[in-house]
Amino acid sequence: IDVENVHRTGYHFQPPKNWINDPNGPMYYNGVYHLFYQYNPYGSVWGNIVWAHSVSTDLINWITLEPAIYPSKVFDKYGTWSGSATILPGNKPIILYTGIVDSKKTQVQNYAIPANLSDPFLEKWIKPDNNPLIVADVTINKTQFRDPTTAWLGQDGYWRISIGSVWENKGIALLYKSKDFMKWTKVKNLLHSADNTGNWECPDFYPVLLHGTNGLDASYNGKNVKHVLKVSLDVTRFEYYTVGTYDTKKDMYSPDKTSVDGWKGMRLDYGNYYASKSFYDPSKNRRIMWGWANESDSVDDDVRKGWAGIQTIPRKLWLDPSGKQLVQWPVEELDTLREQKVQLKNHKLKKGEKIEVKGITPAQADVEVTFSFPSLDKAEPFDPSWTDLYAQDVCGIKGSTVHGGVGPFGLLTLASENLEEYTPVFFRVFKAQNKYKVLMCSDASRSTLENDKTMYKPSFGGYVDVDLAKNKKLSLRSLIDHSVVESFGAGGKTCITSRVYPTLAIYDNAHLFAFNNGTETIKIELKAWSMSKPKMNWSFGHSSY
Ligand code: DQQ
Repeated sequence: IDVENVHRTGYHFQPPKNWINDPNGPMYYNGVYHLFYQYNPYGSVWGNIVWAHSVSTDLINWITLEPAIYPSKVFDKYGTWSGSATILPGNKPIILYTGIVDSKKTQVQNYAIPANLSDPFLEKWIKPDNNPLIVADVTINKTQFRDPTTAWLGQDGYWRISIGSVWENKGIALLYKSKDFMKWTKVKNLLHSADNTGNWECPDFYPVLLHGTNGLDASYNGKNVKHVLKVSLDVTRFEYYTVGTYDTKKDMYSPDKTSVDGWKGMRLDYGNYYASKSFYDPSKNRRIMWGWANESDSVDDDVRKGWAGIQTIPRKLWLDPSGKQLVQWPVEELDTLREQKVQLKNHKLKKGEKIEVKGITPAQADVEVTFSFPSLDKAEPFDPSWTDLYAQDVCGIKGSTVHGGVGPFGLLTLASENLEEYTPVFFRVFKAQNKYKVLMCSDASRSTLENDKTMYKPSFGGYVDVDLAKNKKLSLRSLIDHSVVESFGAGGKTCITSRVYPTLAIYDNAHLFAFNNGTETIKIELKAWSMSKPKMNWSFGHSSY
């Protein structure tokens, strides 16, 4: 096998080589989308972090520019870590990022501005000498003080930002305010905090409309909105969010009763997804979120491959009509990559049956499928100890081959012809007291024959909050791309991203099946497309770094 390229993605964002992590400062400015991201110019493991910079007019095809921000001054000599962009009045972008100032990893918050606002790509950025803007005071752990959010403007004319931190294992979102964006003061109270959640990385804080799918600028507030606070917990390596209220008088956020803080709470993605960041796109009135999917292979493999990390497909996100959770969906621009299409209509699958989806390129595909079933009577009993926190364990025990009642049914992605390798994405319906519990799994445990003990092959899982009594259907969309399977259950209510490394199910030898291993017969409606390769890493007047 061509180790360097076999698992490279076709339509997910990746630079030509080296390590990448967090998406940084995404923004839309004068018709151009900017994506910055944490990047090691010198290798495929984490280190030497700069802000790499790519631009696009459609979020799918990308032009590579020179790194926008890199260590060079006393206030960022040891690293230029994550941060966010804000568009100031007068249409002036500004970036806030975390600078590392010494070998002890002391963190400060800096700003950078475009050197030339009339450059359509904003290629060069300046870090003025009045940096750093914010240093930790004595009450703050200065080595856990990072990742400033996009700023929002209060009615009082003060800008606010939040910064992630920790105090005695209490995760905290610090709040700072400023009239002029240069002089920042710490607000006495915290925007929010939660005991026993460890350090909060990459906070993201924004309003969402109660109704509809449109997005809002970070500064918007009113009766028709709720707020969302997302944090990345470095203890569990998942991203958690709550839906709640931002009280502008107290300058505090509080989650609704239906939202739980910390690692017991809702996740943006129940798989390999971290350090996400969202931004408001005024051109299409939507909020878009980027997230990083790390490798699940070993560091040695990453060195051999010469690259590590991808950005997931940008997702539009909005509040579910229930008001309790977010819904996420790949940006509509992705559909422009859809090529050859196949369709299955009204296809029945009895217990133990599967059908191959032929006529597309299964290693680089987009699949949308709906499973329907006449009755829920055969649903297996739900064990009340299987709380939200243990969904992944249940997926581990009740795998795709373990027969059930209603389900398991789903897709076998990146499958080899004789199923030596496959990554199933599937549902299973349980009957709990007075309600049905739907489990969604994306299981990497059989994804590869490679016998490497350090490879991470989790049976990721999450519950899907749908009312099946009303509608006996479940939908699934999976974006399959060589070493990533990004799945959206029930229209984007539950999302799971897996990274997998097949050895047989590669290129034209990859297969795609729909299957049913439940006693209840199911009906499937399926559409699948081969996905073409976008223009990625076109460089603009430079040799690509
Ligand atoms: N990655 C950055 C930090 C952030 C972490 C460093 C999250 O700023 O907290 O590369 O993945």
